Amino acid sequence: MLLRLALGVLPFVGSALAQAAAQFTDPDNGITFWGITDAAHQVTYGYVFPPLATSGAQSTEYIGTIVSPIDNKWSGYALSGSMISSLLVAAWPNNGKIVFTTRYATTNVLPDVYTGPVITTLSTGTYVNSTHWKWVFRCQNCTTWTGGSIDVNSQSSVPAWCSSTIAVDNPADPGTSMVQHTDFGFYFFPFAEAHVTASVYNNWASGGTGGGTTVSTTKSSTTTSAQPTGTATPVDYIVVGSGPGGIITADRLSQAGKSVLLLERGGPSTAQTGGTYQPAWLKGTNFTKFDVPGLFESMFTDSNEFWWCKDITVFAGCLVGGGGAVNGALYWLPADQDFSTSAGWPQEWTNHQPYTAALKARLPPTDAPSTDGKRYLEQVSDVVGQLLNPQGFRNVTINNSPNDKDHIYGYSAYDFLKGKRAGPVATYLQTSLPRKNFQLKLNTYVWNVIRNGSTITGVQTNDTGVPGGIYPLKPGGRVILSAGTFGSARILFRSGIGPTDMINLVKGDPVAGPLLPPQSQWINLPVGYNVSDNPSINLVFTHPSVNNYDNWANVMTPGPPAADASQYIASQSGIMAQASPRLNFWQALGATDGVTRWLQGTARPGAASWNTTYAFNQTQMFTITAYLSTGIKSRGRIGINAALNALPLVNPWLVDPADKSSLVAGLKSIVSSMPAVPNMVMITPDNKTTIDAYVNAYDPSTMNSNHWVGSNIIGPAGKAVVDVNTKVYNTNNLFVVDASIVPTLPFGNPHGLVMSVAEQAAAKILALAGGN
Ligand code: 6FA
Repeated sequence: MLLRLALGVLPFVGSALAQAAAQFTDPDNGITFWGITDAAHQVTYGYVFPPLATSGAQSTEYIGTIVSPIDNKWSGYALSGSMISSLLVAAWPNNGKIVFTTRYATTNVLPDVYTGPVITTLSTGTYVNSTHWKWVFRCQNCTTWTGGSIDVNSQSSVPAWCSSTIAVDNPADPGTSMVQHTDFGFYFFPFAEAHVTASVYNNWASGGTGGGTTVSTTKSSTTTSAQPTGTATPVDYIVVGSGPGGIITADRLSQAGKSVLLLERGGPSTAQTGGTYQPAWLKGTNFTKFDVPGLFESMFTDSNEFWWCKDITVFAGCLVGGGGAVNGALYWLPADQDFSTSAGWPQEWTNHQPYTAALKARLPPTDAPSTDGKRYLEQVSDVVGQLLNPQGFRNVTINNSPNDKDHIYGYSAYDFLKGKRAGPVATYLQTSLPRKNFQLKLNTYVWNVIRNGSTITGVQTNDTGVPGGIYPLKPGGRVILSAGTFGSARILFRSGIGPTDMINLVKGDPVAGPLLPPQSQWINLPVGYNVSDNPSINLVFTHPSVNNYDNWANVMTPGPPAADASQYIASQSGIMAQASPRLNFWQALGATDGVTRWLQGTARPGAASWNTTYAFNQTQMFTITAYLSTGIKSRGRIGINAALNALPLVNPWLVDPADKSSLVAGLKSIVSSMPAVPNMVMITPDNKTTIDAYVNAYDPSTMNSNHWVGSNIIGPAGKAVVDVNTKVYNTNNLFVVDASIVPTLPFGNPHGLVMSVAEQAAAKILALAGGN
């Protein structure tokens, strides 16, 4: 929602994120590790942890193993999944012994030797022979390091492995220089599952052998473990992805009596879903980071960012609730224009009102989320109101009249309930879970659908607990992809559906390629084209009345001011009961091509970045983010790379010249009445930079609003990916219901519209003949 820097390509970008850790037993010592054997080099990486503890001598250790063919000159890993600011461990054989090293890098250069970890090689299983070497070791003080750590209670971590065919310079020296790895990759690892009891762990750590049973630290009854369960029962509907689109669709289908399996690649988020991740100031409470609205800004600054999808290069939430678990939760009921034929919707979709009304009934918006009904930190609303009044803006309750979007402003509205993040997770999902015909499985990554020509028979997943990782459909069953604009597109590519250049990338992948249907069954559709995202630009100001709330920098650590923290814990009221936005406004803009564009403004205390020649008072800073929305013509393309990471291929921002001139006109209009607001100063752009120069110099990659839509656009055959019933063209029983089918951005932040889409899609799918 707010303007943020893109994640960029992650520091390790290599092989496909296709493997998932499974349990295996080392025959030489009986240790039950969790890990993988990487498909390319046949190197095994495994780890097992002591019982979960937050303090004490064993809270930061584990037993690890690397088993490598001798041709491999060295192998290593980063449990955090990142090369930068992480503990890196590497090892190689030398004269019949294993030499190991711990390293740390702050940039992509040869990592320095890092002291702190205490590594003891265990003789039980460690060897070097003519074909292989194996290292078994105890690693103490190894789960935290300077500026970072791993969450050993995580269900969805993504460690990295790396290896090299080039030997280190001096194999006898642990501090030797070495050339960068020649290959690397990632895999899913449920750290929470890989713990054993204290007696078993201590036996192994002190060189003992013998079997042990893994104890899961999982608290949620809805989470899945990788223990084999035998069979996967066929269902009427498999819904892939528990974002706003997937949860609502799955709830309506299960309400209608269909058997529904909702598969989510990530783990828990809010406390209600079994989530436990929280800052120290919330210890002892039942509130996680994902529950507390005021922690929204910390999603972008927390070093433990397990909630982002690590294989998508822009921000996307990979946990229960999807983007809805991590977003700013600005919530706008859609306008009629948002579902109009001029916005690209089929005529059959224009009557959205009953579905939007159903959404509103289940999930009412609020612009006063604090439980005491009071508004906090509202100085920004007052100042921006003063700025907009002289321009003829009216002050309204925005969701009371969704069609009214010209020259209006009002308090920011959210889908928070009872002072906590709510959305579909706290509403629709809660009615689904008790149903016997509904099942939610977490940490289950869907790779592709299984096709017999145009008929889908099930989905292929990373779940080692069911035969072949396959979840089957009943005859007449249907699969619904709700994995988001990037996630659903990637599943289609991996299922042989989409442009040939994308499917060929899948074909080249050693794991995904063999799972593709034969080329004669590939379905050529414009998956990935037609995407849009609001181009957005920040203006930064100061005003003496504004409190920037320390730029939200302290809300996780050390925590908000003590009075705000205790008020929230006691009654879910106060500043922490709201995300950072305080005021929103809309304005219609004429354009050089005669097509009206709309501009949305979001104002909040604080600023993520500023660039100014002024001396200014940081404590008074606030930001207006200006987004161009309805009417924009620019489109881009998303897809995958050879590593099967999903990413923008052609950026969608300000491609169209009239989009750019409209946004510039809108920015000028916003600041035109600044003289009417005493002591208001614009610091970015500063007094030496014009708006035109500012926009011209704006880094396009920072225009991302995280509002991606359109990669599986709805519309007519030949031009679109899904038909009027959201069914993928040329398939019998594959559907997409998420942001990716939306043809045009709505007036405001999109997840309200996406939820109305899901209400309507579920009704259309249920009414469609030919299914269960
Ligand atoms: N929209 C708003 O309306 N208001 C906001 O304030 C707002 N802010 C943000 C924001 O601050 C950020 C950082 C982001 C990333 C988005 C924001 N948005 C906002 C946009 C809004 O969240 C999205 O439009 C909305 O979440 C889209 O809903 P969808 O249902 O289309 O898709 P999601 O990405 O939310 O969910 C997909 C789910 O599928 C995830 O849970 C993911 O883990 C899962 N998944 C993906 N691939 C999978 C696979 N292969 N197998 C199983 N599960 C998979």
